[in-house]
Amino acid sequence: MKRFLKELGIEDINPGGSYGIDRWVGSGDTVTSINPSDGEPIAKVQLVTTEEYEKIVDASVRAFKAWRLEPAPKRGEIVREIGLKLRERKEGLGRLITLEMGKILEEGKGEVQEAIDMSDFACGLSRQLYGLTMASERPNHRMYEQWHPLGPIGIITSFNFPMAVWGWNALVSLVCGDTPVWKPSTKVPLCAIAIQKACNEVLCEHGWEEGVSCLVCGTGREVGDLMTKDARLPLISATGSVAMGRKVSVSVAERLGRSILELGGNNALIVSEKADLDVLMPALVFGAIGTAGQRCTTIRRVIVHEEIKEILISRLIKAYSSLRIGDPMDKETVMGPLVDPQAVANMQGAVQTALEQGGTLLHGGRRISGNFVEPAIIEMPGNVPIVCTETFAPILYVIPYDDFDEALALHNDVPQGLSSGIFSKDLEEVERFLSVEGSDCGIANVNISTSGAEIGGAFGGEKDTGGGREAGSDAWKAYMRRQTVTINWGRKAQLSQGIDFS
Ligand code: UN1
Repeated sequence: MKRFLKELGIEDINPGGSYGIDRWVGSGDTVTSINPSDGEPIAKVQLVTTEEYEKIVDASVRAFKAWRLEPAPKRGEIVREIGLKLRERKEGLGRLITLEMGKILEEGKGEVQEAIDMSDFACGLSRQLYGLTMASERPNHRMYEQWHPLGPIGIITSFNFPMAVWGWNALVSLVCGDTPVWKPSTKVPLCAIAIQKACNEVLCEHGWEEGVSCLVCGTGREVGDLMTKDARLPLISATGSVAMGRKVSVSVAERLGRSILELGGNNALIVSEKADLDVLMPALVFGAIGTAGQRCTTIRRVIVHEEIKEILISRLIKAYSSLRIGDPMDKETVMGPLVDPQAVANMQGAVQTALEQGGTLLHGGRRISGNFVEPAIIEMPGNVPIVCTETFAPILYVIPYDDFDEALALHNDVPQGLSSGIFSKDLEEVERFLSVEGSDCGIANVNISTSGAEIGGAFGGEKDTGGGREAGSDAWKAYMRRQTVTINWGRKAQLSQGIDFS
């Protein structure tokens, strides 16, 4: 066992459920966490059983009753301290992400930073959580709205951002007065255990020994299913595939629960003939091959003006040819492995399908060895079915266009609507892209990549992406219940809408 893992509290065999510092459980199936770079086991995790799940959610329900009474700025202080703990452990946590998920160390540390940024943001938020005051139509009446904690909430996260997406949801929900119950992906349970340990320590130092922040490692079919049907969890925030989101959405809706869905993307960049290619290239390459194409914000399509198509392709091939692919712990590496053999098979299948559907392979697309692949560039005639599908791998489809209307149509004519971007120095093109008839996505960027969103904005997208918003701006509102209050402080009973009932 590597030393940095020990320092993060990872053992050879780890229980996968926790509802406090000395409250760890896990006597269900054992999963082995595998290093995607060499296929070697890192450590084992014992998933929670149904009984253990029940016990943990019971603890969360009990803790909520007390946690919601703690003033929000006090909750914010605890979240601030969780952020300090993550700062202290940033190097180790970043390495753990790289070890377990395979993204390069620079990105692993960047992801821990994203969680740290969320703790700062959530701490500030804890002194806000504002409601509005409205003008009442009745004399001597006051009307306003206030925001109350919602309850224990379920958070389901995917393998590709094993800490940041927890941060978006859990840290905001904690300041909102909720008690999060987190089900991480079973591909990256160790990342979740290390985070849970940090939270347990801070909460315990403040006398919160049980249930405020809970972990339930388990499969989607078992624990995920229990969560979506569990009426004690009024909100389920889920990140993952569109197929997963459809199931979660139906199951939560059936019990009239609330869900925040952050599902697949199919993000495109429109590259106009008026783009600055020197600004474009680093953004495009990072956006397409960063995290080995396994971000929901990855650039999957580049819709390029015919006039500059050849020059763009030649610059892309040149850049792709010099990429260092290999050990993600190595400083020189820019792209690590895909997460597992299934991801490699999915990529190979998609490349094959793309060629059958009219694509021309311009670069890469082969498996190198193990889970390592060459990123692919494929020219496509338009939005054929494979282009409309999110393949979680570094495949970049290049689609040419002649006029801007066509570019916008190609851009929006896919089922997903997460992130988008335009590279152009033409004000009219840029403004059209941002106008009502422009990008239909939740995120629209100008002269930057579709990936790498800052936490200050609300993150999420439309259509098959699920419509949820997390992280910054006023995304916190989904984690609270809004109450509209009207107070009659006068001496007369008065009805609204002018109704006379005397
Ligand atoms: C994801 O892939 O689920 O915008 C999240 C980005 C990151 C988050 C991606 N800040 O690329």
